[in-house]
Amino acid sequence: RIIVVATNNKHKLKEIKEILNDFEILPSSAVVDSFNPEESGKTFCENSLIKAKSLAEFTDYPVLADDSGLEVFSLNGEPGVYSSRYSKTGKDEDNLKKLIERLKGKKDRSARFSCCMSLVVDGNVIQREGYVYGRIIDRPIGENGFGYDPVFVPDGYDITFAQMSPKQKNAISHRRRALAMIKEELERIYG
Ligand code: ITT
Repeated sequence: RIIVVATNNKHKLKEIKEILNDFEILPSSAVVDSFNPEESGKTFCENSLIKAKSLAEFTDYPVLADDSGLEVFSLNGEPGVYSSRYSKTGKDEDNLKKLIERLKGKKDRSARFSCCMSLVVDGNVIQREGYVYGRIIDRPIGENGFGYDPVFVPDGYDITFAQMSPKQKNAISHRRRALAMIKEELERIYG
């Protein structure tokens, strides 16, 4: 039950390992030296498929790719597929700054995290999407997680993803919701 994950993001890899804990998860470096396909898609599913297919060229193991991001409703879905490259530097800290700036004075601060997982197995493609809804606060709080976690408060909670333990975040995240459905398919394939 080996799966290769097509990501360069170590935080994603850690969460995927925690969620798919009864599979053996390998990083892309297990099958290829460097891996950096151009994410030219307009949707999370297009981009995760680009990543999964391009790594699948180097291995016969099943390949899983995650494309994800934050969509803020009053900003017409920004940063969306540009979440990791929202600011000029693309650093988490600068991305957060830009988002907080863009939301200044906006009443509607509702948002969602989206994740599209693409799984390539024996040339077949399986895609599943997961979402978690919440709101964006006006300053970062919390040390855990990555990316926009310090400003995202999921519905039904009064703490950010970055204030949650990995276990708490992984129980309700967009990534978890997409992976729960991928897991069903994997169980069906592998038994
Ligand atoms: P790979 O393409 O190598 O997988 P990446 O970080 O470039 O890594 P994406 O293009 O999918 O991945 O961008 C995802 C960005 O969305 C990520 O860098 C964060 O800024 C944000 N994001 C996604 N999931 C998140 C989460 O669980 N918590 C906080 N931010 C998240």
